[in-house]
Amino acid sequence: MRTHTTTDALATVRNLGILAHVDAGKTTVTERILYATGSTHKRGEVHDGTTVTDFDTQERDRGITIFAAAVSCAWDGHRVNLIDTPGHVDFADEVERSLRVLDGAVAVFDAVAGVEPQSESVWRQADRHGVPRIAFVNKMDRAGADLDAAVASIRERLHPAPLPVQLPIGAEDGFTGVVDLLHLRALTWDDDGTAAPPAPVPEELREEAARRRRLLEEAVAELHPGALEEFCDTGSLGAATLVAALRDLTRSGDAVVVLCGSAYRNRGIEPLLDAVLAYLPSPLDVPPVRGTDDDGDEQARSADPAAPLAALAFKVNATPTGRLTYLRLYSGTIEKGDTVWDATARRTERIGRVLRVQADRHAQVDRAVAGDIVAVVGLKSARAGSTLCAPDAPLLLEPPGVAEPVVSVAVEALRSTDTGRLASALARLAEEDPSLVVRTDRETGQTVLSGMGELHLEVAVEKIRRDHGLGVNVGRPRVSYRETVGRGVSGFVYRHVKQDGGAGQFAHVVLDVEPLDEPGSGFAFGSTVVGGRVPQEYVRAVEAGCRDALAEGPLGGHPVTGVRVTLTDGATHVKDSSDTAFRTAGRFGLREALRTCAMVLLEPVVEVTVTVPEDAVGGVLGDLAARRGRVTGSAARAGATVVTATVPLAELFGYATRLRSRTQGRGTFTTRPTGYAPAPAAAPAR
Ligand SMILES: Nc1nc2c(ncn2[C@@H]2O[C@H](COP(=O)(O)OP(=O)(O)OP(=O)(O)O)[C@@H](O)[C@H]2O)c(=O)[nH]1
Ligand SMILES: [Mg+2]
Repeated sequence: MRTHTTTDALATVRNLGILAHVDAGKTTVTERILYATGSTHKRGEVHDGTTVTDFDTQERDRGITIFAAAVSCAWDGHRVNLIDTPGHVDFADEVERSLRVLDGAVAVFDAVAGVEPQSESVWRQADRHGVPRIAFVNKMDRAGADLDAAVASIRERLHPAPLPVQLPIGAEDGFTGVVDLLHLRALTWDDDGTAAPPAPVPEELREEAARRRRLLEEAVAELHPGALEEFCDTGSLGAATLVAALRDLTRSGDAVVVLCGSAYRNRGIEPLLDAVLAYLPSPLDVPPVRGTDDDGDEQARSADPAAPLAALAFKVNATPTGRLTYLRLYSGTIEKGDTVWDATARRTERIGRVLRVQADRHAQVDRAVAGDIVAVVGLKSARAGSTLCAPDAPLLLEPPGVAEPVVSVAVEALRSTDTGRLASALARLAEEDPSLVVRTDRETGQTVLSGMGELHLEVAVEKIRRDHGLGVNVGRPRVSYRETVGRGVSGFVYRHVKQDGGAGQFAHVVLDVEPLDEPGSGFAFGSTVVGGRVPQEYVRAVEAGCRDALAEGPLGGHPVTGVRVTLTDGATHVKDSSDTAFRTAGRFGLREALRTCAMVLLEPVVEVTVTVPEDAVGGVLGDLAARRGRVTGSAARAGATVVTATVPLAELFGYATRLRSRTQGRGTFTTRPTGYAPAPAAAPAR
């Protein structure tokens, strides 16, 4: 007989992500959390390559996070499952998959830079997933650190109601701790980062602390009806009311609690953990997950260990101990040896071992329950995005979205005898990272690897070289073009008729094709057929056929996007019409129709933010112009100039090296994809 954990236990679980711009300090924050919770006894450093979560050799060599890492730790009677995510934009898909399984997040900001472009992208990503957040303004020890300025930039660019609950004690190098505005006490850390016992607020900060506490009370009263009542009755708000109201406001997304500290100096981590427990939701506090059963009906499953199993695989990792599949359990329980149904691959799987991934070791556990994040050994078919469920209660959860790759390189084995090994290494890589796509170019026969950016592909190829000891030749990176409709066509008639004895095929469609407002904004399909001249099931088949046709446009075989197709009329034949006939008519009909449209070639465009010392701005602007860049803004910030520009991605290859040499290594830049724009006529067709 199976014992089930009570749901009370779930209230003490937090599934937490650490999100931010590249280099804000996510991995260092994670490292200090593991240290503060006693999960590790040494404090690893990113620059020494000794952190727990940046364990991949390339992460250690490059000093950046590439793969999201999940670790568990315990704090104040709670279990915190923590996912450290990469900040570099090329790995945004890794963040997307993590967000899908998180209940809450800590957004980390650099106290000098405030909100940076990539912080904005991940913030919007988290908005889309409805993940409640608290903010941690890190690097308070740096010269130029300014909590108020960081809060102002959050207000300006991310959220109208950031609510600081701390006041820093000391500044920059002299930052020693914070005043906790809720309990009006001083929390300080000594030079090696050990917490001193809470103490009264230092005399010189009392007035400022009281003023800020008042501001916090007023802001909370304004946003929270329950708090407002108490505020009106008593003229103030007590700590307990503030905590409860801030919890509500965090979960509803109406406010963002802001804390600060210095992860590097190990200051401010314990209050951050307390805030995670106090404000961010447990698996019981988030809405039930939704999926579709075998009949296509929608079903909701709540975080109940006794309900049938529903779990999402969000990460697959080949390790020396075997293939680890990371699962988020939404409902039900898994135990070692269980048989489960992979609703995505449609086959049964057996759960080998169930592991809780801790800092430097994997602890085997007997079972995992709804709300938990664990790794499982023994699954063969599951990929990132697969649903695992109870065999007698099938349910398919919506997989995380996968972004379309924008950059490709041709790869070949140095020795032709290694071609087979390279193919299987590439296949394994694509299995672990769904945003990598491997295909064979039809014209050249080359193996082409596509991904999210130059760095993404560079890391992938390097992984093959290192993990498989393979010599690999890599071609020049190329961007992925798209095609869109410049001028549409209406009333395009296509007849698909085959009636030469035997089973015939008959489908007759009339299509209107027009551009969607936004280039690169996908595909819309509609039908205005009246009087049942084309039955509904055939309309769906036409739509499917149109989608087939969009895979290759008439200009250069690039995917077609930004198009609306309307089926306006058609005809059927009593005997010879079928789904297949209409799908074929949709496919060939749209293909022919597109040939008569004025098609436009599109190229991926990114927003580049370059930070350079003032004396190098001229050279940087000239260089951006030569790269077909359009400068959209420029601002002075902390002794440097920040230039933003939109630049075609194709022009940015090698930019990192160029910028470094132009600015003697003092310039940095980040990019953010902004979609597609028409390419100049001279752009290569493929
Ligand atoms: N001065 C100072 N430096 C810090 C602090 N926290 C992190 N750093 C440094 O900032 C750099 C980046 O830190 P990481 O923890 O790797 O940042 P990250 O956000 O994980 O970076 P990616 O994963 O590459 O996006 C490292 O050199 C850290 O040592 C801090 O509180 N103060
Ligand atoms: Mg990191």
